[in-house]
Amino acid sequence: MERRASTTREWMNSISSDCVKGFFKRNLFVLLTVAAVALGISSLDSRASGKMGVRAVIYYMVTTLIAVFIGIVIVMIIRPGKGSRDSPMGNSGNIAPVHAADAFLDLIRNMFPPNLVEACFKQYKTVYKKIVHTRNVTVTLNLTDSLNVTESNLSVNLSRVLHTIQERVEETVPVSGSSGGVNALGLVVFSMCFGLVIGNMKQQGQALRDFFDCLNEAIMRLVAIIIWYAPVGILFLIAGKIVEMKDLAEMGSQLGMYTVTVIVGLLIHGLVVLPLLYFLVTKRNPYKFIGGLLQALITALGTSSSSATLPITFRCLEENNHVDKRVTRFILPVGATINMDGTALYEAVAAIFIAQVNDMDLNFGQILTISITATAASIGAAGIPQAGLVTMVIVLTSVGLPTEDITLIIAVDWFLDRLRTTTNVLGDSLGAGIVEHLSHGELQNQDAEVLNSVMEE
Ligand code: DAS
Repeated sequence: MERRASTTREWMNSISSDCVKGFFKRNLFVLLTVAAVALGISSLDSRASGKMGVRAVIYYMVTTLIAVFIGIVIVMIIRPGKGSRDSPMGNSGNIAPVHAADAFLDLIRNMFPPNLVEACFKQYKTVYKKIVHTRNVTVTLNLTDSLNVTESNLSVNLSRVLHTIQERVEETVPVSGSSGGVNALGLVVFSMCFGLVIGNMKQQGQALRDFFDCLNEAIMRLVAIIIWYAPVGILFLIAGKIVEMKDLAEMGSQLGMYTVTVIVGLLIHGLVVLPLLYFLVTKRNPYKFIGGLLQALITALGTSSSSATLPITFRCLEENNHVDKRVTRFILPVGATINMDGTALYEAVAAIFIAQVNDMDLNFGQILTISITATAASIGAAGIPQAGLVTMVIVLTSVGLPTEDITLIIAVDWFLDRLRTTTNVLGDSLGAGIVEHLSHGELQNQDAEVLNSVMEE
């Protein structure tokens, strides 16, 4: 029975991941990003797009730092990692930690790769390959030694953790998670430059604007078709994971408390702070706005990928919440790439949790370092499954925590990733609503200019 169940689970996961994540992410994300951003930027005058960009970046920075602050306060209050482990993992064995500088340099090294389109489709091996494969025996021995011998009160089933790690390293996720995000960032920046050039070509650029308008429309119609079968894929994705939920119950109390800590933080940020910010700026009902996003939020929950959800986020904002297309086309692809409140909160909580498990008291400077690196790591994380788990290397090494301790939380990451991805998509969408409200004047002027030019013709 067990064997048949796992075969069914694999079958369900393969259907859902191919037809939902694979199709959306690999096929639509690049096309949609170039078409939407180039069209969005070219349909605004550079002054308007500049102001909109500044408002968006300020919103992203403010909400991400608030998310990190919430995460730190919650994990310091609940203290899920308390109850020490005998020998901190990081001090045993001859494992050299992945240095923060290396991880940051990886972020820069992968910035704007020579071939953007290839980079966005190319699959890299995960950074776990480096940690696990080059030190596979050591890590295994180390994990066996430190977890089996000391039987940490996480009481995590070691074989499953190692099996999960093994599964994870087989999955293709860009190196340290950042290069995927950075490739997408490179694509967005390229598309913005392209859009500015077309915008400044005035009449000459009309043919290209029409082309991108048509491409964008075609993609959105394709999305409308895909949306019909997406629930099937998402149902299988979540069903395939729910079968594993029983494992969660076996997790130690510490891991359970850690999971609760992250969930509490994400709920406060996603259902209180962000809606309050939206209400304060727009004076509109935020929960009505969130109601229009339901399809996108469910897709984010099912796919655990902001990029894969992007086409549906566009559709929900434009058709249900009537956000101006010139705003969504510019803001959403940028937000899906660099604005990840849920990820930033998660990485801050995870780092402090790992410090608590290692009985390491963090001083103010270290907590400030965690805040900054968690924000930077969330900007560099790709909008793909579990990218936040991988960019966490930067945060852990910045305060000298053992990167191998990521394995302590990997068993629940598949579940928490869905929740933080949903928070990321929510933050991007409310951001588009706020930027549209603040840019109302520029958009109206733009409309008046277009009307005047039509009247003159
Ligand atoms: N899954 C990522 C996303 O798509 C978030 C993360 O891994 O933290 O937003």
